[in-house]
Amino acid sequence: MRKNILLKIGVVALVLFYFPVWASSGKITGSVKVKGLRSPANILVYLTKAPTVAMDLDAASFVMDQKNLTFFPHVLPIPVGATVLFPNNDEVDHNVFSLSRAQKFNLGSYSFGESKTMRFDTPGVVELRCDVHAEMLAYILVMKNPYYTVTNEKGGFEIPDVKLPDQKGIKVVFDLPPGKYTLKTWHKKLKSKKETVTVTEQGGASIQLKLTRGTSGVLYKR
Ligand SMILES: [Cu+2]
Repeated sequence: MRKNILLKIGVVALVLFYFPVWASSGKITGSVKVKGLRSPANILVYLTKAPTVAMDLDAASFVMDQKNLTFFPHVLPIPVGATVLFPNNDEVDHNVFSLSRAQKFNLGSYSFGESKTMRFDTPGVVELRCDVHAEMLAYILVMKNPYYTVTNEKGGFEIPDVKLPDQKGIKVVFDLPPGKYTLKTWHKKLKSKKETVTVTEQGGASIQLKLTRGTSGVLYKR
């Protein structure tokens, strides 16, 4: 009997010992409502300042696909210093370029099955266009820290985002330490919003945002 209780205590202690990170993990979850826009998806939500995290950017793969005469995804946030692959999966030529201040470039014209790469070293908004198809438009958002995400179809989001390049399996480094953070949004057609979020010792924080149409600001003040 006594042995049994000791065993139980042992198991409980073991569980507590092995999962201390889960208990204190800091996540910011929330949802965004929009006025004057069909969908609350594809809105960037990010922390302006956050702890730096060592990431294996070489192991990470960021892809801006070109298929059915559109870029996919429409909004692609990446950590600064990351390289993006631009495959052409259409049977017509595409010519990706950008005139944005954060990164001006022109990949030239290339055909089906071919791919080009580009490294992004300056934080900010990079608007992508195609010289052949005027309707093609997408955004690469070059971020200073890995605490960013993009809203889903319902406007929901979670920071840190598990889809981030932490494929080495060390997810704990992404959890937010307790503290006050400035959370911001960015979408080309919506007024950017800024909110202070407090992550407590007990864990995460939750936030609801309402966005209206307007001109977006810059990602970071210079
Ligand atoms: Cu094109």
